[in-house]
Amino acid sequence: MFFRTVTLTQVLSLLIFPLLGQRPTVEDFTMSGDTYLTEEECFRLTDEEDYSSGSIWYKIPIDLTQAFSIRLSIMAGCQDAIGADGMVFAFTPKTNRVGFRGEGIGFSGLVPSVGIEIDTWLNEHLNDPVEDHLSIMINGRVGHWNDVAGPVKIPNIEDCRRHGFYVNWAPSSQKLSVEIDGEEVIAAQFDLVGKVFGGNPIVYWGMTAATGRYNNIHEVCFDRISQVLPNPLPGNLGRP
Ligand SMILES: [Ca+2]
Ligand SMILES: [Ca+2]
Repeated sequence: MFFRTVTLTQVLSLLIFPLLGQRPTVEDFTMSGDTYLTEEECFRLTDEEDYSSGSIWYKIPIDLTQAFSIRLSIMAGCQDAIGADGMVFAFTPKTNRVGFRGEGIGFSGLVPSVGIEIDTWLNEHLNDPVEDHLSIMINGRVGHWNDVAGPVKIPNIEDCRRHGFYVNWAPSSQKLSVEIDGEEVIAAQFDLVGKVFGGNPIVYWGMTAATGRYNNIHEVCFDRISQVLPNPLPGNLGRP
């Protein structure tokens, strides 16, 4: 009976695993700036240091004509009142490029791009809400005048804890949605490929973070990614 149970579990895992996608390894990412790998195999993008910035980029581009879900967890620091500046999940066709740090969160000036901003510092001249907030923005414009969606105010996220952060893309409805801890917080329906990337559906994705006159720890860990890889794959991407 035990043997049969184990066998069934193994069979089910083989069936289910491809549907859930795979867990990336640290070698799948390029690190830049102040980023380093922690003992728990998470990426520390910034420490509690002023004027720091870091980013990671997944080496394999994704194809926006296909649906995907990227599941990661983020830690946006342990300082609420004096913590800054935040993190941005970004798509861009350019490899290993980042924008300006500080209030730009490594996203400002990155063109073309789509960014999901997790902003923890009030910059009045950028029209930031007082509260921590999420926005979907394009082409590195971090002021809240041209957001595709948001800003959506969220409860304090600089609570020294990891939060589930899922990015979902459904090309059939052109819906980009973001979940935090299992709840959809922000979504936008727009022609991401046509309006932002000039018809090119192959883009890289990554995460940037930055500090300025104030700081925080910013960290990201990966759960899994489900996607259909572009074909043909560039480079040595045959690793299962
Ligand atoms: Ca800000
Ligand atoms: Ca906060």
